[in-house]
Amino acid sequence: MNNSYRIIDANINRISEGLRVLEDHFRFAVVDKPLNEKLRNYRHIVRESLKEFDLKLISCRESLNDNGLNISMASEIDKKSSHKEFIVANFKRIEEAVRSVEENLHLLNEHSKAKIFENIRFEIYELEKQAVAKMKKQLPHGIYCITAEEYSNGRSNIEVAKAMVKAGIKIVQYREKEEKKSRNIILAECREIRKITKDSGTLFIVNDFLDIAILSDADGIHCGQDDLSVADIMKLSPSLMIGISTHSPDQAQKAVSDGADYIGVGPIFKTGTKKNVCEPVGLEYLDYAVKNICIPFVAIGGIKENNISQVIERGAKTVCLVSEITGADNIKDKIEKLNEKFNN
Ligand code: TZP
Ligand code: MG
Repeated sequence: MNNSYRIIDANINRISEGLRVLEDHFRFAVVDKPLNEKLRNYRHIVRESLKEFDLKLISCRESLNDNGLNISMASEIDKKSSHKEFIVANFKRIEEAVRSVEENLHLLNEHSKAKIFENIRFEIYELEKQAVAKMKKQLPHGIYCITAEEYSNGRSNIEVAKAMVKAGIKIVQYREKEEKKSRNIILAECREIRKITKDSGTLFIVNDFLDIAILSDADGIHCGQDDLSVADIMKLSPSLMIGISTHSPDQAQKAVSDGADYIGVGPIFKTGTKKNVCEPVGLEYLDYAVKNICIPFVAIGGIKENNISQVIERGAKTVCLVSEITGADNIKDKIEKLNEKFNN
């Protein structure tokens, strides 16, 4: 008996099963028809491509004598704690199994069949990238709102968040400093805003506090240069979207290479809202970000209805205004006027 057939048989099963797991995930759990169809299509190609060897492969099968089963029963390596881990693990299993089939086909002098599997492997790498990107929410274009009770004309963070959502805003960040409110109040407010934003599909991001982002089931966390690192956030919560404030090209490049999902670019103009912030970085840093930053970014700092056009014209697709919105007499009217600036 040629052992390569036995290896190929085991790996064809691994590939098909892994593809089926992912196929079901993108069919029933996270509905994504195109991705589901691509996975299904590969499963058929894999099964069909070695059909002529079917009998040989089955005759070499010895599943019950496979020592791998005993090793697997004693191992905890299969445990998956998040959807992302589950998806990545299944893609890795498929890629490794395809490689194994490919190498063993070469050993059997089946070079053209091996080439089919090499192609499949590269296409699976790309599919993995697409699937993982879909796990995290993307930063939408348009207005990005942040709460600031101090500048809200006597309104509470909850009232302001409700008005923002009512105006159709796509991103709300909760920002409150510990010196101003106790942590249990901050958590209660975040849970309330999570409820409000969930129903409308608004992205909800928590500033600074990773524990509160996790406990309130936020979509993301936003941190500054002196806060938790991207790597540490990922250790505790791989599925949270991560935003990092940056004030210079070096900081921006570092945030990108650390794996941030988006960056803040600013303060563009002078702001009194954020304490201890650096001097305005000006429109030049925005120009740098537009030309050189390959992940989404949000322009922030001192942006008002009367200067937002300068920022949009230079290429910012997402723009954050804090006091201009929280302090507006009518938040809905203000947001409508700001939205119009994107369309002009
Ligand atoms: N990060 C950089 S500037 C800033 C933050 C949170 C505050 C921006 O507030 P405003 O009122 O829009 O100037
Ligand atoms: Mg901070």
